[in-house]
Amino acid sequence: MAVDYSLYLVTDSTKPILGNKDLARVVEEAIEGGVTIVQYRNKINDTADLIRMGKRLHEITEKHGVPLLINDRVDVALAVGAEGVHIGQDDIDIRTARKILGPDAIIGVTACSLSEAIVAAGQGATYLGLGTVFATPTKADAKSIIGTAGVRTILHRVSSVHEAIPTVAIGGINDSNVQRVLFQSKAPKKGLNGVAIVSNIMAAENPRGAATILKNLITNLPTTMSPKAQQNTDLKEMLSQVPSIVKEVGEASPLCHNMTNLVVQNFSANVALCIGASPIMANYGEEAADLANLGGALVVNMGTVTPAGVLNYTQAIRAYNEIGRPILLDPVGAGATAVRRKSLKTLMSNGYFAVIKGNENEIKTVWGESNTQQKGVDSGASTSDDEEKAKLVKDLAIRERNVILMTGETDFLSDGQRTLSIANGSPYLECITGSGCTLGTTIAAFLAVCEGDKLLAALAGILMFEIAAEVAAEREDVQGPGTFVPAFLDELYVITRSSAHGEEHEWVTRAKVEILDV
Ligand code: 3NM
Repeated sequence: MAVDYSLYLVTDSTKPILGNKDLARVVEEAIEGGVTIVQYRNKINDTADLIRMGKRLHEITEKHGVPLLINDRVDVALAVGAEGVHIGQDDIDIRTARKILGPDAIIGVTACSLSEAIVAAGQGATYLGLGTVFATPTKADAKSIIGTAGVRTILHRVSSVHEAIPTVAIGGINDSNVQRVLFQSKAPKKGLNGVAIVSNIMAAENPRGAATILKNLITNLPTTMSPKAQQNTDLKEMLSQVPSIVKEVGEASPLCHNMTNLVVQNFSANVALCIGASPIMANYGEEAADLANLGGALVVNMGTVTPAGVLNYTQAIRAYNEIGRPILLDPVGAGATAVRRKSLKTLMSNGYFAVIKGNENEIKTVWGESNTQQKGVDSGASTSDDEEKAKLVKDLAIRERNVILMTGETDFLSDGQRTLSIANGSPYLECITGSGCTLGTTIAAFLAVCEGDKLLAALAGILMFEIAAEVAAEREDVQGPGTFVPAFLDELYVITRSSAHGEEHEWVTRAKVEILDV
């Protein structure tokens, strides 16, 4: 019988999680809400109690046609007549369990590393439980926190040896992150078959409701996280679409919610207005849920990060992720201090970002190079050639399943499939503050109107921004950085206005973009 692992409930009978609720009732309600498989996990009670409760649970799961597994205890599974067991690395070995339970029993095994996964699959595990994905109070002694990137690496490698073995992820998964866990952990040939959840269902006041919400989220991934439609790989065609995207930003005037640094708030708001977006500079996380519902996009810019800031960003990221609205992360100065590296980790483990943009040093820090020492928020001297940069943005985009932009004299942009170089811009952009930050604001506004193709949205935003800078820099009235800033705002505005009036799009012909073979 094919087992549906999509919403896998692991029970917990402890007071902090179950409270005063009746375990059997919680399990039944959770199944009614959409749970497809149940594991009875109880590390406290005596064998007799385990068997008694196991039998009760099995009556319920049988009634609903859902398999019941027993954590760790093969003897209890036999006594109860359960469909199988789930065993950890320190429990009974798989071969012995198989011998006792027979060929048809479901034997799930926990794996937190590639080698554990390969060994378990080789020894005949029916499915693998991969984790711990995120730190969770439910299992405070977790051996290692592997994140979605860790799950993805395991899936990728397992797919070449044991392509068909089902997998679920476990640890800290709940209704605020389940969609991106499923999305981000997917390797090219293998995705998760489901998610295993304890507290988000067991601790809920309404377990049926909690399971229903999870089930809906699992079955309806938002467009920002849906599998990519066949996307345009023809550069000419992509460039031909840029003017209409610019026009759409002006017409739709999407909300561009900036949680940005102290230095650039005013400039970012002005740039947003000049490209036709509707800026709001709102740094209070509590507001984010309301703002996320307005159909715009969020910029999280770590430029002047504080502990309160990180909490606010996290709250906002969750709100936007929950309803699938796009977020751009700008990890300003991420490699400069230990605090910033840690903040970046916190943000990355709390959310999914449609686009991550940064200079060379910042993108290397996001990738995880520990030897990058950034001086302040500037990138500093480059240590990679163009080929290495292109490869890095591509690899990072594949890892994060999003779009990565590395800015510099030449910008590198990739969604993992298409990698572009963009050589527009003006040296003046280096002489003023906030050029990178306001580029982030611009791209976010473009993401809000062009969700189907995030790379194209980013490309359109970069070109509008950098070509406006080029045109401004060539003006006779521009004598230096001081006169450049107002001229730049004006030229952004000129492009917005001319697009609205359907005028010729001569500015786009200045695009210096190449598709790279990486
Ligand atoms: N096993 P929650 S993490 C039971 O990593 C369990 O193997 C884990 O609880 C592992 O859904 C975990 O409340 C607890 O975060 C998961």
